[in-house]
Amino acid sequence: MIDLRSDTVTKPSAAMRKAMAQAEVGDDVYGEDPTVNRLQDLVASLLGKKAALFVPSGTMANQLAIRIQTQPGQEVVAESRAHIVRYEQGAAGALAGVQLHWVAGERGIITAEQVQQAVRPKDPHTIQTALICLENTHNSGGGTIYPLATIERIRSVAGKAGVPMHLDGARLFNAVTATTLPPASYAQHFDTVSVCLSKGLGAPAGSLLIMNDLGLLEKARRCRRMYGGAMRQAGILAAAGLYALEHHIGRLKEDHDNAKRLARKLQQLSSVTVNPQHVETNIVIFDVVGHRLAPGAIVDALKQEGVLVNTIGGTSFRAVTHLDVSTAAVDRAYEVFARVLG
Ligand code: TLP
Repeated sequence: MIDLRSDTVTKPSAAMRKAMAQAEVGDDVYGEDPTVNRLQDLVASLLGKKAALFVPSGTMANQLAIRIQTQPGQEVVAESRAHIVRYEQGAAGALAGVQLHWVAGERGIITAEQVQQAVRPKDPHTIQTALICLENTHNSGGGTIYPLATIERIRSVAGKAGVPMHLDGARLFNAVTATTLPPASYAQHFDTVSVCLSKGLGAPAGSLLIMNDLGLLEKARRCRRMYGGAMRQAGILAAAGLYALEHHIGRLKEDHDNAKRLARKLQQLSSVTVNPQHVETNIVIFDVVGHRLAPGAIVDALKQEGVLVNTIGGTSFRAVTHLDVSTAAVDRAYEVFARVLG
């Protein structure tokens, strides 16, 4: 099976499992897991910030960021197809009591002018804007990279309005690989940043919430406990994360090249609409129009032939490359696409 549904489907390699088995551990609720502490310190320093908190998932990292920087009844600005809008089960409303203010971006990217318009005036009738969230790379936008200049302009708008910013950086290392910019050049513009170890980096679980403000860290630690995310001998997972950071960042370019290769091939099929120039990292979003099969039936037919992809609404599909998909597998997957869709 060639599994292109997500970069979350990777399985830990033998070397990663060995690192996990050998991890030195302790009770992380007491702050005594040396491997978790090492991971937190490493990721904080990679992003040029003071502190990081290890959490089970990207969803929890985002939701802690929202919870600790807002009050119930306030509003959070986010792109209309952001992960926190689309895929986190309404947690911002359910757990933090905030309302999301959607702004529709161009392939997930919103502008400073849009943010300026979305930030509420400080009058006594109007709901107050508590936080601005951006996503880099933008998943539903097709793995799009936020231009640094756009982030800088949004930061300037946010700064003037006194509103903090959170970055959903589940795939920040994909953006960093594609642009060769240091992670801190993005992180410096945000009060909190989440990164995931379980996407392109190939760890089985784990994300971090990174920040400068130690008061926020303390709040995040308490809310992590409240949300059920305080783990004990979590060093076993942190060891996988350390292994991934050491060995898997350098190979992300292969995933980007493979995604571009797949898009270029898919473009040859008349029923497929895809723009390879829009494939900036490891996500390929394509449309199948005018085919005799409905999207769900296309997924089933591809599966029959050994290729897994996801539908993401309407006529759109998503294929994601990752460390368990070689270039040869991409070529084999294309042959299946050609047979089913051609
Ligand atoms: N994304 C998953 C699904 O939930 C859609 C995927 O397969 O891409 N932020 C972004 C930008 C994400 O893409 C994801 C996961 C998360 C946060 C949440 O991470 P987890 O799954 O660890 O909670």
